Amino acid sequence: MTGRKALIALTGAAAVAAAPALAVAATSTKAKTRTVSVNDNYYGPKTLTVHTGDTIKWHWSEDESDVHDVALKTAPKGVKKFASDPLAAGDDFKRKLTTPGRYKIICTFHEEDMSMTITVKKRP
Ligand SMILES: [Cu+2]
Repeated sequence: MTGRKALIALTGAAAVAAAPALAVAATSTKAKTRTVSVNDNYYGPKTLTVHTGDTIKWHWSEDESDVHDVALKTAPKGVKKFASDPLAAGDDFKRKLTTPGRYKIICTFHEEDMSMTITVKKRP
């Protein structure tokens, strides 16, 4: 919503001088998709900080021969647990995170080695 307002403001001739600053603000508040690679046996990166409304896309690396999944082990209060199917090379699993807090993700096949933490902060 903020991004759209900034774009509308840019259409005004008076805003031209302020355009570079507004463009930066619009970019930093827009929801993004962040990619996490699923490998043998780790997620990359292992820790990730995003903002509310961002989408995480787990991508199973093309050279990955084993099966893995993405399961929410612990989450902020009120967040419903989710889990992907067991997936393999080339597959994707996406989830939009809308509640601030810490999310611990595990692979249920390799829980001891394979976990990651996502910190979701309120969008500025
Ligand atoms: Cu695994």
